Amino acid sequence: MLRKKPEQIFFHTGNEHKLDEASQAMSELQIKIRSLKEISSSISVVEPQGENCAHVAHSKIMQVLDLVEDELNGNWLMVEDSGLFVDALGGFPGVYSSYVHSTVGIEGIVKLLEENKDKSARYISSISFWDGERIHSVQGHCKGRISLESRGDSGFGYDPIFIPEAGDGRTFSEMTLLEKTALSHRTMALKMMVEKLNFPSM
Ligand code: ITT
Repeated sequence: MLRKKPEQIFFHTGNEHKLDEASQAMSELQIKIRSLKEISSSISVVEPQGENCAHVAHSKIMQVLDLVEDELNGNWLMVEDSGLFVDALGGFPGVYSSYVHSTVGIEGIVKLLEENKDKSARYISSISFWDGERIHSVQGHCKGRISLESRGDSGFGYDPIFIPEAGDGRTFSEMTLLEKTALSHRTMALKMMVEKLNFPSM
């Protein structure tokens, strides 16, 4: 059964880049991604540490729904938890990506990998969303490798050192928003969402 696609989805995030990337990815489907701040400005959630991105995303959406379900008026809501998982570091920084980025930064990750031959890594995006009735969870991956040299100025987080496997050797920060969105873990998770709910595809 084909479901009616939503006209808009509210996204609870403090990260404007995530908002831009999700908006770009969903524009093909004419689904507008709007910041939840537009209807509720002061929501604070506690991000649990540990486990995995899916667990963190689920905990976030439960907390946000508790606070804003009435204000949503049946509109859809999504949250995302994502991170960079470096194989040679046993998946570090993983669920600690945001904290590690704001402390030791990308230089810290580069230092840890300097002597290591294996530079493979992946980004993971876990999205939990509410369709007005139920919570669903999806996950997208983007395989790649770490560049020891930081290159480019677009994107955010670890993008200056992340070279996607399906790309042409440039880091995500050397790509336009459109180019990154075509390959990113976030887009893959959103595609899963579209497939899971069985409305006309991207
Ligand atoms: P929220 O308000 O949505 O939680 P956040 O930036 O704190 O925004 P996360 O808790 O999901 O997001 O942390 C993810 C971190 O992983 C993020 O801060 C980056 O350091 C890194 N990361 C995730 N996706 C990325 C991407 O597409 N490009 C670069 N870095 C990314």
